[in-house]
Amino acid sequence: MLKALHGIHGDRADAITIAGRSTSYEDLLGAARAVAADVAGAPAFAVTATASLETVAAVVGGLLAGVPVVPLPPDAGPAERDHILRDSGAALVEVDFARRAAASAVTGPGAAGPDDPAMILYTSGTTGAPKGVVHTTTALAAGLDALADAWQWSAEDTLVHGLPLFHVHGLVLGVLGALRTGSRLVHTGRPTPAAYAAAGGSLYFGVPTVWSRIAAEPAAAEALAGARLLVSGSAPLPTPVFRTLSRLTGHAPLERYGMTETLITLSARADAVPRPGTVGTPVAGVRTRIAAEPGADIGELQLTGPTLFSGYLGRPEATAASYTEDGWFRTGDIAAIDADGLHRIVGRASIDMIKSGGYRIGAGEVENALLDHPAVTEAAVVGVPDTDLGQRIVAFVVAEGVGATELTDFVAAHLSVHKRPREVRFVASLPRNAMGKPQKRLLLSPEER
Ligand code: MCA
Ligand code: AMP
Repeated sequence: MLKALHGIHGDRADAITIAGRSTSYEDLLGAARAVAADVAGAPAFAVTATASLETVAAVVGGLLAGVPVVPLPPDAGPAERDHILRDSGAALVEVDFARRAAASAVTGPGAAGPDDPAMILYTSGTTGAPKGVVHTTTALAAGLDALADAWQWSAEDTLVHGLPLFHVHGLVLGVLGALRTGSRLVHTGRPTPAAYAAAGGSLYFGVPTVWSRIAAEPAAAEALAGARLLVSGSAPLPTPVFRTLSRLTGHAPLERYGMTETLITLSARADAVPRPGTVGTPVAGVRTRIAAEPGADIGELQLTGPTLFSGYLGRPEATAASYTEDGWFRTGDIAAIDADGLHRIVGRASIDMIKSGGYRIGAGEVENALLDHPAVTEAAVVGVPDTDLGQRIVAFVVAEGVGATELTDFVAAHLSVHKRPREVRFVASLPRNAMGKPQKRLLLSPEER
């Protein structure tokens, strides 16, 4: 899995830099071996996934020990954190990067086998609490090798990003990808335009919110002219941002599409001219199809391939429900494929799956958090179009004697900060259908639908 550790940057003291602290591969391995020795034999272990060398050592340590790591969002409030720890059965491990163990501390047989779970990532469904998505080293390696092929990603690259280290984008692509390809890694701590501009990389990753903020700061965008590839993903990249970035940087951003459950399955290729509004073609090993009604050319995107997850932890019914009867994974995204095979993501099947700042947020989880507040009797949460975040979370609530800020802070404190509503609208009642289900679209103005 970690091919890079023997790669061309083997001697560098700054092979990996995270939020201003650098390490060599050797020191990283020493710290990871100490973690591996601590967790050996456990069913899983959790780490508070701050943007830090400690998080990287934990992930590598888990791989060395053959014990899956559960990255916890560092700002997760008690409700989210307790759920993840209870659901995964993982004990929280503190990593001390200064503590090192020698090679002999981890024996060969303990190392992760190809079909062992390597990582459990928690992600929201439309209802209820987040589910643990289990990935094997085989799936992670297949996904990363397919991206290295599509993006001509090699040890010659310096990868720069500042994304959170508890999702596929920042952690799998943004950390394991660097370790597998052998590229240097500079994590900027936060994904600000100034930090991206100062990093001097060849390969940059960002969610559309990051790219749109960079496009709005011409000096920062122009500083990326020397890069080789700018990659956008996790949510749709607006065409105006694509065009502004192309003009200011001289690089048309390359867009790719994925999910926590599937890793990255569609991508524009480094050797083709990117077309705005499209997410390219299936990466190596992946096959796609569109489940369209007769006569229609858009429908649910379904796929199969080696990058798929092994299942939702402890939830066989939910895993089974995410596949069609003939074994294709149901993405829940609505897509179309043009004559050249380029895929376009048109929207999502469910109004209850929100993408805000590239984070996936289930409406049901936020509604449940709001309903835990004693003053709230009804809640309906939706994502409305937002030029900065793609969608922003708006909560419609029926409540007495409570203000918007108190409710926002309540959600931010119980779940993760990014799951907080950015706006609360108080209503007398929620429109419901005959079955009693809230009719969320009726709450929105025509331009918000
Ligand atoms: C604000 N803050 C609060 C509150 N309000 N704290 C507590 N209570 C409150 N009520 C604080 C926060 O702690 C934070 O502080 C600051 O305000 C800003 O918070 P945030 O909302 O996070 O800022 P933002 O500007 O809205 O963030 C935009 C962002 C972020 C940086 C683009 O959304 C982001 O990092 N997105 C990336 C998501 C991602 O990686 N998704 C990948 C999943 P402070 O600044 O001090 O911390 S998708 C995936 O993995 C698939 C496979 C794929 O396709 O890639
Ligand atoms: P997550 O599991 O957090 O990665 O969220 C996966 C979802 O992000 C997908 O189901 C899509 O709805 C969305 N997504 C990821 N990449 C793109 C993209 N390039 N364009 C549009 N939507 C995307």
